[in-house]
Amino acid sequence: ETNLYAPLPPSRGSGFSNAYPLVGVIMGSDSDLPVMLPAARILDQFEIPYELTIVSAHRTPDRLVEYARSASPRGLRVIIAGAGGAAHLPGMVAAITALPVIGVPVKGSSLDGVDSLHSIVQMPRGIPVATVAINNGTNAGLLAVRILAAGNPLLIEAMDGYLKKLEAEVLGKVDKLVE
Ligand code: RP5
Repeated sequence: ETNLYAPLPPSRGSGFSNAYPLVGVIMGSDSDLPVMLPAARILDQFEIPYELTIVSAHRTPDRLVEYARSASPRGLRVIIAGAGGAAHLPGMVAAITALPVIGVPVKGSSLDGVDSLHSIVQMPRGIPVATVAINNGTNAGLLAVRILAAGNPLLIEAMDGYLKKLEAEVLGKVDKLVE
């Protein structure tokens, strides 16, 4: 039997799939991968197990339903879904699973990603998708960490450390400017 959730591409040591993933990182096409990889890298950084694969709302609708239905029973806690164009993927996943869904609008070639942004952010009443900025896989990863951190003091500490690092980076630049 083929494993629908086989990682893509194969593991390079630190990432792409773990035995017990907490976060599902999915995208409509392999062309979305460059935008979604930063989300995976954030999860690597916080040592959060995740899986990464392609689920297309339009081209693989049955796979979408099966993925979303099985997500919670399989132990996922958060889903990050990226898509471009008429980006139904995050909204459809959120319609099927009760897990929190983070949508990443992917910038396509014609409308600069505004089409994806509107498709994802303008979810009708009842089915929320937490939408990050266009092409901002990093923020999707960070939001997933924050959702998991709500019940995990160690992750809160790790996120505080991340914020302190950002602050130090900016303050370092301020010091350089006034030197
Ligand atoms: C969407 O269509 C995908 O999420 C992707 O952003 C876009 C283009 O897909 P490809 O034609 O590159 O496969 O479904």
